Amino acid sequence: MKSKYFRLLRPVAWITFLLPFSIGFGLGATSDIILFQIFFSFIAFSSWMSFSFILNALADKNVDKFHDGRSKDMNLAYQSIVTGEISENKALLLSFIFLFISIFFAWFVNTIFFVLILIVDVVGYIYSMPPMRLKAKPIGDILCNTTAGGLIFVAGLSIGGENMQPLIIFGAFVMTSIFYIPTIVTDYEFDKKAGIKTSAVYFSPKKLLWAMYPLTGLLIFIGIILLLIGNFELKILSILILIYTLPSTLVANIRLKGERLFVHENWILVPFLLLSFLFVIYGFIKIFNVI
Ligand code: GPP
Ligand code: MG
Repeated sequence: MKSKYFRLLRPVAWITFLLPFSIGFGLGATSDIILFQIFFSFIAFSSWMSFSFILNALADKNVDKFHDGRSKDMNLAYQSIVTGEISENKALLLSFIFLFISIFFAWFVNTIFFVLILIVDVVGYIYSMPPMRLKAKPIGDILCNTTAGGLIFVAGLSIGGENMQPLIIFGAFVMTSIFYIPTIVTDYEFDKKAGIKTSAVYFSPKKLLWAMYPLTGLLIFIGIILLLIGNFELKILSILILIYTLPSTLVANIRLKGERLFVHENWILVPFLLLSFLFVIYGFIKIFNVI
């Protein structure tokens, strides 16, 4: 079994936010970036994720113990607070250390990055922790994840500062909301049993998955505008995103059988990880003027 800290921090699950961050980094990169800014930004990102996931493990301990291992990065019944390997006090202390590290390192990247990390830290807190605990409120769950995914994309962009355009940022928010929907639907049975009113429980899996269509329509519209008015880089990016998002929306809707969505987590995690690597490499190519 993985170490107790690995099961507390859940780095594999960070991949869902690593992708918008890396796309932002790649798209925003310029040869003016100082390398320590990149290094510090990734420390801030990882610490934000650690902070958010520890709070989530704390707040979900009575729910996670019923998890059957399906459709997630790990069987949550083995997360370290449920198993008692890490005490709640120690977890709380760790989460505040990570909060501090995220804010500290963000300060050295740039002001926009710093403000955005502060905001996503707050979002990570109100998503899981009472009294707000927005993850258990219909729409609240989608809003938090869309905000966190969209803002971490902008934080990534801000490292180099190129392509900070409203339409691109709006597209990133729409895309995050599209890809977040299937992840709430795969949690449907587990959340319903635990009595958590997520958007999937409130609206039904079918209706929620259906909402991916108008959102994908909107993304296609944004993609076409970028294709028409954007530079070469944006044109390629819009084509890639459209090629990836449209089939994903169709597959997610087709794979719903009854109330269960048959999508293995690796269908999200593996392409997200590969794409993240590609965008980080792309960022470095731009930084070092390789082509
Ligand atoms: C886990 O949520 C997800 C996070 C803690 C990510 C942080 C969220 C932000 C909005 C910053 P979950 O409890 O819904 O999923 P799981 O059942 O996988 O723990
Ligand atoms: Mg949880």
